[in-house]
Amino acid sequence: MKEKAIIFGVTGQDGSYLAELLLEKGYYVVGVARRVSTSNTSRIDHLIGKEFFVLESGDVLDFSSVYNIMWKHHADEVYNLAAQSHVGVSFEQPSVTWDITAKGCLNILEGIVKLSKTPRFYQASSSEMFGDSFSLDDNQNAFQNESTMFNPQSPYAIAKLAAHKMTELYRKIHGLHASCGILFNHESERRGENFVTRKISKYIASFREFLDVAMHLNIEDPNLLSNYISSAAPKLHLGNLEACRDWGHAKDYVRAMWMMLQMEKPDTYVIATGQTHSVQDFVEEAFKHLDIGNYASFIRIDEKQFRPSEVPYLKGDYSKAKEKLGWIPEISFEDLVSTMVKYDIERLTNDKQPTYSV
Ligand code: NAP
Ligand code: G4F
Repeated sequence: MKEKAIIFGVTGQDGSYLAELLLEKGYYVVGVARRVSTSNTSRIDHLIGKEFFVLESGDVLDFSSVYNIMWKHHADEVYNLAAQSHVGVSFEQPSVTWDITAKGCLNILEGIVKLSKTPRFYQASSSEMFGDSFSLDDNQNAFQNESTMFNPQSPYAIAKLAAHKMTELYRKIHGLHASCGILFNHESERRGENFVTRKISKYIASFREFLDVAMHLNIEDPNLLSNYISSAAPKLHLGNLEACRDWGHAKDYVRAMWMMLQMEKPDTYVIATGQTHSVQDFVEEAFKHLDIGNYASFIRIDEKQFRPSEVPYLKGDYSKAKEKLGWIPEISFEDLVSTMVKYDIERLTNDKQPTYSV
């Protein structure tokens, strides 16, 4: 008998990679996608119609749809990746962020306890829950791990913390095999376009396209060409360049989700790379894909991109996941940036939607 998994949030970055991973492992995968007026399946179009992959229409805000899907499929594992996952947006839309990100998780947990056979459960918790809190190592370097205090700084982070605590409570009071992954930032060529990393990789691709056109203008004087590039090139509008994030690749992180549910006992794990970089570092690394000197003149600081309350520094200590799960990240920061930039350049060059392969 095939193992069966349900993924809430299958249309998102992580949902699409997790569905691929589970199909590779021989699972029967049920993806849950909410009904929207335009298509939201671009990340999983290559899976639709495949044997052992089915898409169900459901919304985590709607308890009956959540329960009915779980009742119908008798899954072995349920992954909750559904969320309003943009921190900046959560300041403008706190109620919907709360409903989807906190109440949505509770709806799934409540559904699970009503089932005759309870599946194992994974909750997508977040390093945002730490907010401005950190621990210090012997050399006074800051980091976060499973023992670090939570001090969330946004409506999103507070909703995630409620879902996190609720999952741990249901583990305790209902004996559920419910695990939480406190995942630090993870990105990919499938990252939503309004997150800072994808915004940067898409910008580099458009700059590269601009340079190709500029080179065909036959401006022979190098000074004139340089002046032209400085004035006419697209500009990258960003907010806080100093914020530091521990960035990994989503493919590594969905592997950790699956590993948690294979453990005999449920638990909570930090998943991270153990390295931190500023937004400015990311910009600098991405600009290495362009043959231009000083990139600073192409950056514009945009006040609108600053958040009312910021998470200044994230660096995860994943020792527990390494020791208990045997998990380590495989894709480096440099490879992550390079993959994203190259993908966006190719996508713009081919002027077509991405085609993914399993
Ligand atoms: P994402 O790309 O924004 O995906 C979120 C998913 O949730 C999408 O499939 C979205 O559907 C779905 N969703 C939203 N509202 C829903 C609703 N009412 N009912 C059902 N589905 C709904 O996020 P991600 O980067 O893949 O992250 C996956 C999960 O991990 C999220 O919970 C996120 O908060 C959490 N997380 C992410 C990171 C990270 O760095 N990526 C780090 C820590 C934790 P649509 O496609 O229709 O919008
Ligand atoms: O890319 P971001 O929007 O990601 P953020 O806020 O760290 O949240 C992501 O990671 C969390 C895990 O820690 C997830 F739980 C969450 O769902 C999401 O996936 O912003 C990263 C940093 C922030 O400090 C932000 O202020 O980049 C800064 N930033 C600077 N300029 C910008 C911009 N962020 C965005 N989105 N757009 C900018 O123009």
